[in-house]
Amino acid sequence: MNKISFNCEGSIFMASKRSHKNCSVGLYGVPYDGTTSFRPGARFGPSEIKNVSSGIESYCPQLNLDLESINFTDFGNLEVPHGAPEPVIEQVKYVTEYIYSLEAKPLLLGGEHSTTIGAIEGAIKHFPNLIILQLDAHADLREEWLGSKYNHACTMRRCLEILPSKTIFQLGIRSGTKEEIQEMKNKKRLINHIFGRPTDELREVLKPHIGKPIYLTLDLDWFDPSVLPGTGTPEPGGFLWQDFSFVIDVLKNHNIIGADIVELAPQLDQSGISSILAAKATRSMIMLLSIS
Ligand SMILES: [Mn+2]
Repeated sequence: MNKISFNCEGSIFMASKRSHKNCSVGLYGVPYDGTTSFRPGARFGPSEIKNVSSGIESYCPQLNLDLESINFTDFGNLEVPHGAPEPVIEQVKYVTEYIYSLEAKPLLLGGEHSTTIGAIEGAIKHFPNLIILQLDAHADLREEWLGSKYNHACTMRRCLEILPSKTIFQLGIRSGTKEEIQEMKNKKRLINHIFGRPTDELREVLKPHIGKPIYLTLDLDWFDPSVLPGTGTPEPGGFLWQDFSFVIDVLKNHNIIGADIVELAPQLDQSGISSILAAKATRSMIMLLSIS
């Protein structure tokens, strides 16, 4: 633990504790956006999700759960250097291992998507047969981008390299190079959606993996820019909250062992609704992690 430290100033996520005694879920922010290629600001995401969390109910009608009855910890925001991504990814890996050592499940609030690489590195030590479900607008399968192999546009390529199972499912991808899209289809990683809505294909594709450890990564640009404009690389043709509820409904029967919510850039949305949606998604994720 000597390589990491948390900043606990500012808001704490609604109904969470700072103490990690007997916690089932460990939440932490990673305020890093050093490789952003278009619109910066994801470093402000974690704090804003916590700021607005008090504005939503602690009770979730869909899952019939209340945050007040879940013992989960908000560790604060990781102190990260605002330079190259590699040291940040390394720190995320340590935090992930630390949270598993407490017998809790990690939930990372980004920050940009490259931070997920560290979370996967940490998770596969505990769950070598891990599979990943990626909700994202972009394939993120570039070999390198803007001079870095750890750019946010390379996240899934790096994850694939380190993942022993080589099993990643990608839902909502509607942007990428011809090669990226072709690869996802050839490898049967891309889960189809029809007219912008996820379908039962998600349920069917995941059915053989019931009980296996699944890591869920949610890049918030998966949502449509009309409901979540506050993100660095918005992509039209995305999803609504109802679609996310559908995904949660499928995943509640699975073994979700870790998750992240990344790429909220709150200052790009003057209305603030992006942050509220992100906070509500965080509530769902905490609950999902606590029951699986
Ligand atoms: Mn992404």
